Amino acid sequence: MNAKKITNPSLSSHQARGRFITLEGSEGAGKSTQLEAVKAWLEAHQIPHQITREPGGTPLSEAIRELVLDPQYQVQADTELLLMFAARAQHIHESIMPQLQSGVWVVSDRFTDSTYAYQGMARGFDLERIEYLEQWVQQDLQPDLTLLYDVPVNIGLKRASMRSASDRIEQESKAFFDRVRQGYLMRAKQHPDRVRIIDASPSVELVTEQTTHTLDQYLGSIQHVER
Ligand code: Z5A
Repeated sequence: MNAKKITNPSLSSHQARGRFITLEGSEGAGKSTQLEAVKAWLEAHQIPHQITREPGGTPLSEAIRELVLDPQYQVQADTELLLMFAARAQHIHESIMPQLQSGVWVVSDRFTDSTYAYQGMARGFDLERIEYLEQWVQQDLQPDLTLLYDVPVNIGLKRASMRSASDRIEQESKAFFDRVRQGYLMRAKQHPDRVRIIDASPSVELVTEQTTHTLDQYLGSIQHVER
């Protein structure tokens, strides 16, 4: 007898899987501030969600974060790149994938676009090596939507200077952060369907309006596809 495959449309893998949203931007762009707006939007839409960050998001990945950002260490470029992906591998397996598979939306403050911008464009790492590690660690996992907060470097650095003490990477030069910004803009050009650029220079309220508008548009687009 041929076994008939029974599919429950409300549990089809496409509908059941949560969405993966990442927030990106260079120093002082305001990602962490806008994360609150994203959280409020998800709550208003009663979407189950998990907020996380990179490097970090699991106990082991948070421990790696402490090490890699600690100004007391001289970290080789290779080591920095590998630690970012080591933290990411743990984050994906222990937290991101299980959450997405159970229908929870995952919002991460930074993900692999940061690696392309910081280790790739700013440190000058061979992008093919990053692609190789990305493929190894992530396989098919990519964000569904990336909000890229773009701000002129001078404004970002000024905002960041009004915050807590700088970590190791935050102590880099303005030229470094210029390359980070260009790296992000290059990623947006390469992935126009996924990456939405948000002008992060105006007031928090105006940036929040753009954030909410982008999320509304995204929700509209996936509801249209699922209908
Ligand atoms: N990193 C990496 O190199 N490779 C990787 O693969 C990954 C990460 C994943 C940790 O990042 C570091 O890891 C980061 C990149 C590296 N190093 N650097 N630089 P993090 O995200 O944990 O920390 P951060 O990047 O240093 O945060 P940030 O970017 O500097 O801050 P932000 O989250 O974008 O901004 P904020 O904290 O929301 O705002 C900064 C200040 O500006 C604060 O006082 C706000 O009140 C104010 N603010 C925010 N928005 C506005 C507006 N619109 N107007 C005026 N003032 C504002």
